[in-house]
Amino acid sequence: MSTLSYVIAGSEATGGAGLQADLKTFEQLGVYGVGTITCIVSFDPKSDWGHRFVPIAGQVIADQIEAATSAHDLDVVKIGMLGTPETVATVAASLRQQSWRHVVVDPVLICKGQEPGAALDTDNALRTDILPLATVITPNLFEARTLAGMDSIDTVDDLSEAARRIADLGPRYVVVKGGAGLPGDDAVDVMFDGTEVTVLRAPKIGNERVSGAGCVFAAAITAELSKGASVLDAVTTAKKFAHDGIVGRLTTNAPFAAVGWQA
Ligand code: PXL
Repeated sequence: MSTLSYVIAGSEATGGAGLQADLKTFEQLGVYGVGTITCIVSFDPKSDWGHRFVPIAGQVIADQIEAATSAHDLDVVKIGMLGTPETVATVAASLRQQSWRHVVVDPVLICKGQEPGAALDTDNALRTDILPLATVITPNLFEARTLAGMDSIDTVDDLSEAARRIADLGPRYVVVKGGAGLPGDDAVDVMFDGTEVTVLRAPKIGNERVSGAGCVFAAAITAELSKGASVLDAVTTAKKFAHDGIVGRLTTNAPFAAVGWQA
């Protein structure tokens, strides 16, 4: 058990997703947050809020991880956006320097506005270097289709099949998020623990996707695991926390709302 949570992720300059959302989540769930930046995403308001993406040099990432893990006894870490195969390799090598009670991986392949083609290299690298280290992984529909090699995921049975296939790649627990994209009235997630599938449901809050919701969900799992919760309890709390963040979302001048906890 710990009152510290660690995140290795990208900075998202509008404050709605990435490391900024992760650290806000840690704070709200009562753990001290420590963060390492892997890349900087600055949407471009002059060009349809498209993606401007700058990776951080590998040595600088390794230095940050060395500083964080030397200053603190960290045993639960969330991995967010890594962005390039080089960054994946750097982070995997640093993670292997110590043992972890939990490694929570949000397998961010691309974020809103990025080219789908950019996902392929990162997918291959995550699959070989990061997934074997993961204890919990939280793919969305696109990431689950890519990692599981499925053409479509349209039903709860498909979610379960994707979770089983992804578990074969290494992660002990797989949580596939149906989100707004899975047909039906509920936002459905399935959790596969290697033996059983548990289905979690909450009513959908509209069909609009909210930036940062996935980051917050994985960060909340991380915070709860740090405090000693079981994986199922952590996922259940995180689903409620992300749901509240979607309800309380912040309207922005960008074409997407940001997860938030507005009164
Ligand atoms: O929401 C996925 C995400 C994660 N991390 C960073 C991002 C985004 C999406 O914009 O920019 C850094």
